[in-house]
Amino acid sequence: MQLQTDLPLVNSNLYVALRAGFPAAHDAIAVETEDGLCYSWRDLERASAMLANLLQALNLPAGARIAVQVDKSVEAMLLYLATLRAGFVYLPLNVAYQSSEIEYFIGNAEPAVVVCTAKNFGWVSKIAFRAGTQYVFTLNNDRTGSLLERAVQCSDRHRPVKRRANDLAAIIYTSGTTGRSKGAMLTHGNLLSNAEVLKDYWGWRKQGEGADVLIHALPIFHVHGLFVAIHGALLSGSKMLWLSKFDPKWVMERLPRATVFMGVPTLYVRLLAESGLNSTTTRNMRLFIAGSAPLLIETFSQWQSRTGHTILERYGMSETVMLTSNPYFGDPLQRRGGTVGFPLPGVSLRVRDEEGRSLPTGQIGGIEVKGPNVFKGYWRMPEKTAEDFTADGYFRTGDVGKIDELGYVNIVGRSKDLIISGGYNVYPAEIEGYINELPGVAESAVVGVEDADFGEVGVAVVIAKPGASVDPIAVIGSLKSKLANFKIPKRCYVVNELPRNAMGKVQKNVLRLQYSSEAGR
Ligand code: MLC
Ligand code: AMP
Repeated sequence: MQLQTDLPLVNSNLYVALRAGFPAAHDAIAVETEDGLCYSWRDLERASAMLANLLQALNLPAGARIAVQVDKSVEAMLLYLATLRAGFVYLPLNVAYQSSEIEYFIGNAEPAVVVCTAKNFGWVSKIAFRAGTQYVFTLNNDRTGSLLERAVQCSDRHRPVKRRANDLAAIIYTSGTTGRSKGAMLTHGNLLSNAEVLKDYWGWRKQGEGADVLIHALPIFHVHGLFVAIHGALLSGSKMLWLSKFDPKWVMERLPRATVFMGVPTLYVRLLAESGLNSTTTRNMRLFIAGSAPLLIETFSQWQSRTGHTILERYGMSETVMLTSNPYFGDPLQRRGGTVGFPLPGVSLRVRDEEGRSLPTGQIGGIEVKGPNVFKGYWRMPEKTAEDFTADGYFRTGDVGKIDELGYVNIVGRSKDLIISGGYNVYPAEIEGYINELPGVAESAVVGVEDADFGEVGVAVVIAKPGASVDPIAVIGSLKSKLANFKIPKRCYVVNELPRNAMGKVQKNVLRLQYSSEAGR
């Protein structure tokens, strides 16, 4: 008899593995919110079962995308878990996105289901139904909305749908350097392999071993808050102190009861401004993790002297989840500021020059990676996917760096024209496209300049058409209705000409230097 090879023999559904990490004491608290609401492990299992049953009852096609643009809430996390359980593809969208951005994502991903807040239902549902979406539900951050109203009518028992490791679990949109955003397709296997590696590498403590308590303060529509933080806590059965948004005061209040914190550098900068931050308030903490953007050495050192803790910096991407990390075990001084540590177990990382030659230790070049965590490709962009992988299967990250003599990876820049502001990516080409369409604008250049709070912020430099006059305040104002707020340049200058090289290309490095110093004036 022939074996049916198209059926998975074991269930590689990520939820099955996460669920196996839940502690035996199902009544123990799994999540506690800032307003004192507590969810037990049993609650997580049952509520995600109800939501999964609802999704399954909709008779969606295989591989259906569930696009979600809602404020952070525990129920939003449950919807993510339910999507995994039901075998569909989760597509989280930043709440800051405006209608033209949402129109693109929905048009490109063609989700079968869209979940949005009740306040956005009018415009989001219009876009979704026009694009062929079958169902639009609402979910608010006060546990109301049509999604939960429907889910409470469903059974709280659900068996996770069988999925292969190579099946899609999520699509994370990440902006493109030239055109529009690209959807990075991540599989159940990508996400689980990474979560398992991090569980060991960062020494997550299971219940019964002096269990970890994570302060979850990051948004859950990007890999840092959604995958790295949530998978880490669930897989190790660790409680989460859940914050609907980052507020340094809320974090300070919770530090004495917590053991793990994850943040983008801006979160650390803002916490350092809290006078109560010291070795006493952080005495029970075992690990502070930073990533998503470069952590300044000043922040790293100030944290050490104020708290006695050495921040562990790691490096990752939407396309790969986590790639490298400073070591957790051993002497904390082996966590070296200004570096992102070593390739994680299973990750191959190399540095190559533009001709594709591998570079020796200490030489700077493009960072390329391979491993079970590396994504399947860009959604419906086979050419772009092929372009970004080498012939021998390495993914070109677009980050520029070196491996030092001790094996630590150092990121020194990016070959992609990208601004990382407070941990969010902003692609100048996208902003310039919008500015160039404004009346009276001939050309524009958006560059990232240093910022004490966000690390980097965007500045727009604009040239007016001959005879036209352009008001910089109006430029910023008109972008606000079109783009997510974190993408709006913090300043705009109207100038007569842009610096160019011999080929006529705008010299963004020159602009960056010029406008960094403008900021200081
Ligand atoms: C908010 N604003 C920003 C901004 N966040 N401006 C630039 N960059 C940002 N990141 C602006 C808003 O537009 C608004 O301006 C004003 O700041 C206040 O808005 P807010 O919403 O109240 O801001 P706040 O709550 O203070 O948010 C700041 C923040 C947030 C740092 C807490 O940006 C954040 O949570 N960042 C984390 C991003 C993240 O998780 N990245 C991980 C990506 S995954 P105005 O003018 O409208 O008032 C990844 C891979 C990896 O990169 O390796 O992890
Ligand atoms: P995203 O596309 O939002 O996933 O952002 C991924 C990018 O963030 C990477 O390609 C890096 O450029 C950057 N990044 C992530 N972590 C770090 C870090 N620790 N240091 C410097 N850059 C980082």
